Amino acid sequence: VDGLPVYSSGDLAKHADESTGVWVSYKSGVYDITHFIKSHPGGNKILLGAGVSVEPFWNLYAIHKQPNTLALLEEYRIGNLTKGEEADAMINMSDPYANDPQRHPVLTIRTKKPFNAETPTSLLVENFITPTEFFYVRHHFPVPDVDLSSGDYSLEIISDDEKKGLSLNLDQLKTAYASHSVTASLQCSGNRRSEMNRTKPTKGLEWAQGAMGNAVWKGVRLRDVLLDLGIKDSDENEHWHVEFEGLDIDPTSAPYAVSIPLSKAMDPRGDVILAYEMNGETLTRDHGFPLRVVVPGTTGARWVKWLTRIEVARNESQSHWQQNDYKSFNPSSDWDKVDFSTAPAIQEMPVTSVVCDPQDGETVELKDGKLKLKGYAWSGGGRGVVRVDISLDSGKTWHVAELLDPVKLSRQWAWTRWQANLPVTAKETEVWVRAVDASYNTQPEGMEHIWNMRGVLAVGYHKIKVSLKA
Ligand code: MTE
Ligand code: MO
Repeated sequence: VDGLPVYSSGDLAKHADESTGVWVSYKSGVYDITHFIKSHPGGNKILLGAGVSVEPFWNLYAIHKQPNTLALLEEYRIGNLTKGEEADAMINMSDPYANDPQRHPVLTIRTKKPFNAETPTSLLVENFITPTEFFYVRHHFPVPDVDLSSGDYSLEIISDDEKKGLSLNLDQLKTAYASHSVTASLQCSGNRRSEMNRTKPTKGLEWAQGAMGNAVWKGVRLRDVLLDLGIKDSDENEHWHVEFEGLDIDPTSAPYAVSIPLSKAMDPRGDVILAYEMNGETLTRDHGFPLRVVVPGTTGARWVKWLTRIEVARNESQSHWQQNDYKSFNPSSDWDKVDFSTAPAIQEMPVTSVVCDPQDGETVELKDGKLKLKGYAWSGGGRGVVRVDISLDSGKTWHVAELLDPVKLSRQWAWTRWQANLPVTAKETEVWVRAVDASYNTQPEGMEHIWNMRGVLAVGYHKIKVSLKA
């Protein structure tokens, strides 16, 4: 045993599924149990311990603590755990996050429990469609684990006016309605909050510019489902709402819930779908398996994951997330005197743009005397980005960037990436970027003018500093 290789708990964590091999630890031993999984008497429950210590599970399932179980495990030993890490590798069985999925290590983690992580922008700008494993993740609670084969999952759809309801499992939903795909960008209301925090601290996750991504979503149109429920295209219900409820619950057992205007849901050109696929594959748990709402042009908070209930109602959702979060205020407001009921919930998002490459503070090499810049731009409400402007002299003169992805003026849900090659000579340059959308809306120059204590809608010019390599 002493001559075997030494592994860290980090090495262990990298072997948590069958594609990488499944490793576990027990006391100071590291074991590769990939080939044992099939013969485990407790079935695939053994995977709960994948990449971590099995000790807490063995404490729970005392049957394991027998000499022959230990002897069996020793047959799979491949090494020893780094001294002192035995405790680290332990996970607490009472930890509600213990069953969260594995994530790609390239994500920049903002909080672990709940898991919140963003895509490094240098990677984000590489693809028009953000690969699912690099897509930012924003959770408020542990990730629900839906087992479709158990038959427990269903979607309830009700209208408090029609006194009528539908209940569908995923197969029924897929067969009852035609499928529809949309390419749409998803952005958190708090994207770029860290830039706003430079003015004055706000309350929220310290997002840089990667709480945004672009994906192809496939599902059924919410409009079709609501028509089936008896909801009509009419002026009468024009200002009604559709509430969505997820399977994730807060400590008081209230589910994550929010609403959108019924007019958006019923708009045949609104492209609101109940999605079961992302980028051509079944939704992952982190992104809402088995079903999530996709509300193109609208802030991420409304794209409810692990969707289990839809209600059409005269009033907005009364949830915390609809009423007391995801709103913006006058820059002089503060937590002591703010009245959340005075501001509407954020729905469509304003125009924004970001320099992804180079990064703020980077030292760069010029190509033929030119600075190469790349980034993304997007606007909410289906308004396409019509222009991206760059200034290298604090707004005295402006250059027009080249748009890399096709843009329509309306019903444009996806971002466009842009690039520019600009001559520079100064050793230190501040780069400013701003976008203009199809309504000729543009961004405010300074974050200080749109500062709000929640740190949402941080859409000021993106300003970065770069130095030239000597
Ligand atoms: N849906 C549920 N059920 N629970 C949540 O915590 N977070 C919302 C939204 N939908 C959330 C949710 C927020 S604030 C955002 S920004 C997006 O999901 C993030 O989606 P993603 O994790 O797929 O990127
Ligand atoms: Mo969000």
